[in-house]
Amino acid sequence: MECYNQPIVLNGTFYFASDFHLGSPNEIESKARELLLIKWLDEIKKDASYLFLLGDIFDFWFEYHDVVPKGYYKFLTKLAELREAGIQIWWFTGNHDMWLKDYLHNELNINIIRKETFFMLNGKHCLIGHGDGLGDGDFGYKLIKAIFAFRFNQWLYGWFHPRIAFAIARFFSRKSRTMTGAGEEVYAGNDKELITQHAYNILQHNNIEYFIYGHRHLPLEVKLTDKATYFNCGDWIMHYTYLKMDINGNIKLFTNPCYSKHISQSPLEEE
Ligand SMILES: [Mn+2]
Repeated sequence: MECYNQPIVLNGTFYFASDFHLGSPNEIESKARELLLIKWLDEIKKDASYLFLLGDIFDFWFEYHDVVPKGYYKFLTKLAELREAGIQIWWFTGNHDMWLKDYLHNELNINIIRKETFFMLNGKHCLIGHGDGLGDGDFGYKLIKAIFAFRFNQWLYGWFHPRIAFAIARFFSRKSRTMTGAGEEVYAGNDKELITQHAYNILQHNNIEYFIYGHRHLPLEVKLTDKATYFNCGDWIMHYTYLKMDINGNIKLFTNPCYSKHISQSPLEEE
């Protein structure tokens, strides 16, 4: 069991969100989601000190030596605006955007984090990550993740023509969606949820107050013990949720107010 004894210490107002899956399932729906995100980023810009993006921000991303994917221009320029306003951005790679390399770090000075990490936020012990491949079991998934994370394989993939590379990625993305289903996710119970299990394992040897993840596409606030809580950001496909931690270290789950508008009317039509 790993020991988490050297936290990254940060203080201020924190926002956490994950699983935007920009690019999915098609350009029209993704663009509508992107506009909602931009409105939300404008809102949080007023008081955020830190924005934590907990993975699967892009449905697929691949950086070539000299070229990056088309799209997401408005989203990325909004992130640039937040950076210029002095807001720090920490981006945890998810299983869909694990091939993010140094582009966003070089362009926008965004911190790219590839594994769950121990933080002290406003005096609270927090373990933060995307949340994929945690807990016992799920060996098939862990094997695929290991293959994709292997640098040589990334290098090989980079030699495919982008039309082929992105077609393969879209194929697998669709497959993973039909496997997980496009319907509402349901919490399977403390004994079955991999992240919850993982959190309980960590708690045996470590004092963590907040476990903060994405990946599950289900907004959650699960009380683990008297002192420890597991929060999940949810997603921006079904739930449009995010977490906010105030300067006293209190975390709350919010639903974006655009949500109800979004389901009755596409923001694209509104423009
Ligand atoms: Mn996801």
